[in-house]
Amino acid sequence: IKIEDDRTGLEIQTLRRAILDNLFYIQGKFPEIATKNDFYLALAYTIRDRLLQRWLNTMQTEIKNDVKKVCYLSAEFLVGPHLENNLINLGIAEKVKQAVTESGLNIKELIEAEEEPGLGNGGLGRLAACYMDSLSSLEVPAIGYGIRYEFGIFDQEIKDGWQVEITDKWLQYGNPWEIARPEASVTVNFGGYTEPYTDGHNQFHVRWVPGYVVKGIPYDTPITGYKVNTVNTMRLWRSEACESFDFQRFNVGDYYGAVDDKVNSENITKVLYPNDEQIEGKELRLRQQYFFVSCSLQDMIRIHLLNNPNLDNFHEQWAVQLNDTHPAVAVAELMRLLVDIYEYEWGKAWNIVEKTFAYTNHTLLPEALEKWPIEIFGNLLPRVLEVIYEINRRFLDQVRIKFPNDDGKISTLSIIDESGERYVRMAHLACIGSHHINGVAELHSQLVKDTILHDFYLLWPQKFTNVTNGVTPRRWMVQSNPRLSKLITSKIGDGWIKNLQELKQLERYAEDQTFRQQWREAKQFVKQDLANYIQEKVGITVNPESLFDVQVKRIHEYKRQHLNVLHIITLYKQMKSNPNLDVPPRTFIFGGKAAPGYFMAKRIIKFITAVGDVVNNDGDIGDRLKVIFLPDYNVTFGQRVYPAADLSEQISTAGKEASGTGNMKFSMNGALTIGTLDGANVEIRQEVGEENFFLFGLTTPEVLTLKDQGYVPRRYYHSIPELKGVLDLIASGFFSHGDPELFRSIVDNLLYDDPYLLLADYKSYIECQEKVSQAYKDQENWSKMSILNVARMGKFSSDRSIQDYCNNIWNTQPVSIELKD
Ligand code: DL6
Repeated sequence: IKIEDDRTGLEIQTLRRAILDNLFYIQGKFPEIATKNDFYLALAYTIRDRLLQRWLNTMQTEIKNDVKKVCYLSAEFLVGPHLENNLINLGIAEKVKQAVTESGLNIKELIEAEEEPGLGNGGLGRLAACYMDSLSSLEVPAIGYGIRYEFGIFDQEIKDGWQVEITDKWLQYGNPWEIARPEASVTVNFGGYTEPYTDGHNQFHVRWVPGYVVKGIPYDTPITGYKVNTVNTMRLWRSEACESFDFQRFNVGDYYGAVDDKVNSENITKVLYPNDEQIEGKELRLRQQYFFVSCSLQDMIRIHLLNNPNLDNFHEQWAVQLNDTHPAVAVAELMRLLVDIYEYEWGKAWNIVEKTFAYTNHTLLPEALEKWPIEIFGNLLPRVLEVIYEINRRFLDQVRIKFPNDDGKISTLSIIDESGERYVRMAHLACIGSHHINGVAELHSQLVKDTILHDFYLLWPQKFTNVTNGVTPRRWMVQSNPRLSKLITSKIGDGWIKNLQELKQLERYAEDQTFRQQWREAKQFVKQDLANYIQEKVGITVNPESLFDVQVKRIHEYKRQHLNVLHIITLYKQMKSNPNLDVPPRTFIFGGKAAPGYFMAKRIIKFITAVGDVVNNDGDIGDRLKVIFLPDYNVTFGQRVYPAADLSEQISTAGKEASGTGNMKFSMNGALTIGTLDGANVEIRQEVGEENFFLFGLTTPEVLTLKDQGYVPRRYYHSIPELKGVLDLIASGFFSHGDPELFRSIVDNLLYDDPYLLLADYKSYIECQEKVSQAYKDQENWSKMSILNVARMGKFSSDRSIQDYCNNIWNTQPVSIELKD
């Protein structure tokens, strides 16, 4: 008899043996004394064993064949838990489930035991994760480079209705998915000064004499593709002091001084900055950015030189994507490495740099556009600043040729902002050093050209393009909504998982009554599941038959969670004054974190919970209206909530949301959208058909015109009695135990400033919500709309986005990986 290898075999007996083996030899436990986490780890190692061959073959093939690689440089990767995703991608979910069950364990519990790596804030980091999944699934050679934060995004608790931030200790019980590669460590300079010198051939150079040097250690995580052999790498850097102790100081008795350096160096990758769409001009943040960028570029160069005699063809082998401006310093750092270390002549080096990088813009919000005070930059990175000055000097010479005698253009285009205190503008550095610049949805890419990067567009129109975002159907349908996925597959086969356009075949079932019934049952099942979860988490009973109206995303004024609350209060008032009001019962579900220093966002959370307290406890209302704030919105919770939604709230002020990706996840799971013409909503509506989308609100040009004319929110307050009633009720202290102060800042902000035009959009929103209520009463038609939404979501797979990047920006080809025995 042939006995399978315990590390790779896939028979049930082998898998069972492997789990016990890992439990014993890695965890050092017998089953009798093992915790749930021990079993989770044993299972995770069992699965990791089964992807290692593919992973190593992928690395080896890519290095040996010297293929062009994509490097996704991103300060954030919000990957979510790995275990179940890997089971699905490897195609072994059923077998492993059986082995686990036969071992007397519960697969669901083990999957849920995984601590999710919260290495991102929201959309930008999650997009990076979806793109990694698609790169592997499409067999595109790729590395995701980023930071291994010891503490990721904080865990959120709600106490007395307010957000409380708790440290995220995601590494405390071990991380079975990563492998440290200390042999590939690099060093990074900080501080100090620069000095000129002449080499033996009488050539002039500049040397950076750093104040201190930090070591970067890479940690690799495998990123499996769906049912392919490709397993790409996410390589995250951890900082460490070069020497643990300064022995000289140690010997003279300055023990604490001696460990200072160690502590300072390790601080670089300690914690993720928890701001979304708001820059934090802290020096440590710049240190993080430069640290991971320098580590990553040095790593690419090391790999490149394994097969190539020099860096002349670097740009032919590496396509480096800048995920927003966080890694934009890479443009100057690659120049520095080429010129100072590899002694390239400037022009030749610049030719390589320009052909290597491309830049994605993810926001138009002015408070999110990164700029660094020259002082801070120069003190921390003196040589990099000199390189930036030289890039700028040469660039401005070009500008003078294109726009002679136009000093205005010089000041708007320069990398250095000299309008007051002097700053380095990171978006300008990214634009100048990139061959392509893209926004993340059609509307957003147009606005990038029309507004913040307009002068760059005039200079280089050919650089500008659009890549509409997408999300991976593996995690956001197959994994999070197995019932619906199986129902779909039972009708059209499983080709849609790799080619989402195949969902189109579902259209013909929209008219099929039996199918619609099955569709509703699948939805009802997950709604019941979410209702149980709500009961368990916040102790509130919700009616699973009610319309689940969901808004989950970061809390931000431009995303207008408070507009949603104005609707809830409107509905509440209507129900109170007319107990027979004929509207379907609704459960409003919110989730999302507020940046810890963002006053208004935190108050909006309190506002939601306070309104919930009143509404949920009003005996007249019963279960016709419930308002739930579920704490700690993250990837895992997203997987639970998107499938259970009936209505997706995408209600940002037009022109403010670059794309949105939650909007896609909802629609893919059969929720209908109520939304503005913002970000990717525009394209979702185009695809699903206007009759299957609830549109309201001002358009982007209307927003701009209204602002230009001088927007006076009080006019809406005075002219819409319903709105006045709602704001007056809040101002009276009705939702704050009689305290008119608690929400004064919200009410005053709306009445006297209202930068995101809630009052201007209120009427249209309320009317649209009435249409939603009417539509929900006709369940047959609602189901039809829901099916058509899913059927028409093919465009929004991240596979399509990645294909667009490969074809139009990176010029890269897939490489299939052979599995050796
Ligand atoms: O592109 C991913 C995601 C978009 O879907 C969101 O609309 C956008 O708000 C988000 N942007 C950021 C900005 N962070 N920075 N810089 O997270 O990107």
